[in-house]
Amino acid sequence: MSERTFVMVKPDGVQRGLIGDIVSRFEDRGLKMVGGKFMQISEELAHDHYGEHEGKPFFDGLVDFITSGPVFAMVWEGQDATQQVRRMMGETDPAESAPGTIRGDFGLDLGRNVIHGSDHEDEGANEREIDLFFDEAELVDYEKIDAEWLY
Ligand code: RTP
Ligand code: MG
Repeated sequence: MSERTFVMVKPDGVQRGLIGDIVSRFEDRGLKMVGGKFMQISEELAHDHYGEHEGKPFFDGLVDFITSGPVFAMVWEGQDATQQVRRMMGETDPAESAPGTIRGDFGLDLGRNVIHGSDHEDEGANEREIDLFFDEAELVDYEKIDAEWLY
């Protein structure tokens, strides 16, 4: 089923100049970008976004990190986009992520794992996160051209 999912290059990925590499991977995979913005996450937005982790020992560090510098927030659309993106990301801990995945290739440690993607096992997380980060008017509906030379 075609769907949209929320993806974000975290502050470490931005600082290391990985936005282009990460965008390329999703383009290569055939997903369609329907929204993207370079932004600074506020303390309030960080709490809303990572609300499921409130009270856990790593929560304060996670909020500090995600608000420490700009991020590149995106919405990608495609067949089972949420799960596809998560598979391309690898595991939460880069050390456990297979080479070829984004975290397996670029991640440094559990706290600096370069990318966020909506959890496909958390029903509706993709829509909730898209709503949290994007206004409807910031998302663009368009068809990819279906030409013989595009494969
Ligand atoms: P994310 O939400 O950032 O895409 O990461 P995820 O789904 O793979 O992992 P999640 O369980 O949602 O955790 C969110 C972020 O919190 C940090 N974390 N630290 N110290 C720890 O045990 C621990 N566990 C998680 C990670 O940076 C993770 O990306
Ligand atoms: Mg998560």
